[in-house]
Amino acid sequence: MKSILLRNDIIAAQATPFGVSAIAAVRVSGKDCLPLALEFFSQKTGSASRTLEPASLRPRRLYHGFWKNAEGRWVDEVQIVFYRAPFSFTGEDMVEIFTHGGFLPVKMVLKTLFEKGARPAEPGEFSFRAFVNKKIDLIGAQTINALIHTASPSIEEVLARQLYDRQEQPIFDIRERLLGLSASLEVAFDYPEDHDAEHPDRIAQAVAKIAQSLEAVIEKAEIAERLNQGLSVVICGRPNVGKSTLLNALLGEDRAIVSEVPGTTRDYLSESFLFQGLYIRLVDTAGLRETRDTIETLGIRKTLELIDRADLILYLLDPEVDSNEEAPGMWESLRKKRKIILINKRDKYPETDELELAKALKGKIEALTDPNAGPDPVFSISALNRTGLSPLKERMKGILSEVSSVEEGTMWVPAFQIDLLKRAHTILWEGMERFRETGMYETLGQDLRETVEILDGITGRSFNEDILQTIFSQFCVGK
Ligand SMILES: Nc1nc2c(ncn2[C@@H]2O[C@H](COP(=O)(O)OP(=O)(O)OP(=O)(O)O)[C@@H](O)[C@H]2O)c(=O)[nH]1
Ligand SMILES: [Mg+2]
Repeated sequence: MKSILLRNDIIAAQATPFGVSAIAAVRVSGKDCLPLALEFFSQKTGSASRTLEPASLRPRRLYHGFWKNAEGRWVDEVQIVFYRAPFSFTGEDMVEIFTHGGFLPVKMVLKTLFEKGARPAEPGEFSFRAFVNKKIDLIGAQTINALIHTASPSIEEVLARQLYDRQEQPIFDIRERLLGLSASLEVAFDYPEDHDAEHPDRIAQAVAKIAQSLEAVIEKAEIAERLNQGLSVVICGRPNVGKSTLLNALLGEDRAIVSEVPGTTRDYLSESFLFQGLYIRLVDTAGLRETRDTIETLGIRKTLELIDRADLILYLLDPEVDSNEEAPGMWESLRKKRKIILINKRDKYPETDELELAKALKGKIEALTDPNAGPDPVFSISALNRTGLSPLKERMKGILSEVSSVEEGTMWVPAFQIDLLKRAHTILWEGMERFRETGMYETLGQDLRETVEILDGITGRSFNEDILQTIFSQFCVGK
């Protein structure tokens, strides 16, 4: 099979979603896509219409007319635009056809194109060609894809900025600094007597500084990816305290099964949605308790993992059941987490005041509190009657907004590339330490080169065809 890097046949796909809409767009790309499209297009001129010669069409200009299929039947009233290579998204000749939305007009237009030699584009193939033709780098392509998919307003801004000033990204700067340092290492290696110029200490310090910059990039990228996936808010507590009821109350719909039987929720359940302007993933978990039931144990193990990764914990207490022990091994992880403690089933104690309720649960609340940090906020609510939720929501919003503040210079990359950045950081840091011990310029030089290679893999300056295919195949068709 021909390498996908060398394919330049004509591809076509719908670029807008399927379904009823005012307008739909079809993208066609590849050499000779213009003559192909013009076989079916007639320009409307007053009351008449006429076919166009490819040479007579001006690029980037909208032409209004009609589309006919191969049998000469009218399909739709359309507008077309031609982009001449290399001034198009893919860098190839491209035609965009705007039909009416809905199911049939687009389908018929595509059908005529496919019958006459175009082939359906694979997912991400337009972006892939843009990448191969150097119209866009790998970060740019992935940024566009993330922008299409994200539901998080805070990350949308980061992505839009990243598209605008891609080359300003810190990763490019770090690469330059690594190359500069490699060059001075070579000088030091070739002229060892000239130690003044590049003293080993200075070199080690320079490497450490670059490693620190990389670390800052990683930290910010991790926050960005967390925002992109949705901040994780995990509801946990003992069985039957009302976790699933609270999930339903916060969602405003009956999503989770609620019952009076402890241990109802065994696997976790999550919903992503916009909560007070922030994109969150709200997770309902299996109740925490000691159990011999295998499935429940697995559920609890998952809960512990979710707690570890959570941005915020909503820890539910029920004054009636909260004297017992939770599942082993959870206190440590719970104490360290950012959390709000909720005393649920407030409606059952209309006569008892807040302070007394909290006092009754004092031991438990203290056990949940990190002695080195301030006390966690405590609210009493009735998840069932949905009372007391407004102050809770306000507090949640406050905490989550703090977590989601995006710093200047944040770069978003997908999770697997964050892992690559971490690997690069380790190589750099360990290389620096080894150099301090051994003073071997050559080995350090290799470490720097390896780091640069990893960064180049991320920006797409160097690439592996299989990895590229994996990345682009996750894009949507028509992108
Ligand atoms: N009176 C009162 N009952 C509640 C409240 N919240 C939940 N319940 C009841 O408590 C019982 C357990 O509720 P769930 O939401 O299933 O509890 P859970 O924590 O998800 O339980 P597991 O999934 O078994 O861990 C149900 O009978 C609910 O109706 C509340 O605010 N007030
Ligand atoms: Mg439940």
